[in-house]
Amino acid sequence: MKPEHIAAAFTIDGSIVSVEPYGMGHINDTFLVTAAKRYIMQRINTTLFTDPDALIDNIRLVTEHAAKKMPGEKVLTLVPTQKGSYLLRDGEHVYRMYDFIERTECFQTADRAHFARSGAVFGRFTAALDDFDATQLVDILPKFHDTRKRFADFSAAVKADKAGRVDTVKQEIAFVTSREKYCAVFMDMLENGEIPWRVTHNDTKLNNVLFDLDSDGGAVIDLDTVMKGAAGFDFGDSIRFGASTAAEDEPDLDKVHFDIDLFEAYANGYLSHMGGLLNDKERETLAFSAILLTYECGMRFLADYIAGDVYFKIHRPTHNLERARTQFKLIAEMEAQLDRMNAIVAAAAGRK
Ligand code: ADP
Ligand code: GN1
Ligand code: MG
Repeated sequence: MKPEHIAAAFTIDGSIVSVEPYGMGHINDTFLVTAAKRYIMQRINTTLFTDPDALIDNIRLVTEHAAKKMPGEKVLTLVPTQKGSYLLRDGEHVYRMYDFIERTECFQTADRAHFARSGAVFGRFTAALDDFDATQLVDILPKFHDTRKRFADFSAAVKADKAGRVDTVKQEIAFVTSREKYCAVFMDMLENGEIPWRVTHNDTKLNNVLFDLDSDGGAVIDLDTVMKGAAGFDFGDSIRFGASTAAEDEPDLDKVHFDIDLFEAYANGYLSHMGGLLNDKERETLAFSAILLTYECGMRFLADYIAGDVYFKIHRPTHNLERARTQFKLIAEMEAQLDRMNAIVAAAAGRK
């Protein structure tokens, strides 16, 4: 079926004027549907998300809880089909729809003020879900932020050398393998109960927040990976993407730096909501989470480059390698400033 016909199967207000590709995500195919109101329709990437029913149940549970806890704020809202389901199947394709969250803006890079706001939006979201039992959620992508598993996958990709690229990225591979000790830090703390399993978004890129034009708030979107996890997964991934002076795929590494002022801005926003909820261990390892999540993502980009670009959408042949290199540059700069980062978190948490 054509996207227009798919869209018409949902409970749309008025008749459809247009259906157009939309956004800059790496995973799903997103369409803007315009009728009397606007909607976001997405073809779910079922190669990755093999259980769309469980995926949509996770999203429904979390958005309903968040909407109840955050009355009057903008929260992602699913639109049912005319048959009352939240999924529409067309052959092997599966679609879902959301209300378009109007009067917001989405950024790929942020200044201090917007980054602080994104910290507050993610902190607020996590705080709203503090009383939600995270074990109700299906592990939709099991071990998504289990860096031990990511390292094993990375090592397997190097060993297989499917695209014959290993010889060209020896230095990058050495960067990853020399830091293997990072991999177990968070999983060990979760498994031995030092830190709690929380509801985590698991993909807290800046472009997964929509900033409200009419208030200081915003909406968290892209909830496909919402699962149980560690607070640091979300904090660290936000810093990875947003506390950089350049885009995630900037080819000129001279432009890529870790910006500790942006780190501080995010930490202040996040901890204004979460400072009183985190336990000591979560707080003490929050700054390190930025290194860990950047490391994990860098090794994923590099593994995908080595495997022949099978996971992340690419727009040029060395795209994944360029993405990996920005991550490694950021890690080196964060490692040099970890003491200051820890002091910033301690100060921000102390104010709560
Ligand atoms: P992906 O998983 O591919 O990143 P997203 O769910 O993040 O897909 O959506 C891609 C883009 O579409 C977002 O960055 C945002 O700009 C836009 N978008 C997604 N959902 C909404 C929504 N409910 N309202 C407005 N814009 C949205
Ligand atoms: C993917 O879907 P998107 O573009 O927000 C990926 C994240 C990576 C990110 C890197 C499900 O996020 O884990 O951190 O790209 N999402 C999935 O840009 O793998
Ligand atoms: Mg996204």
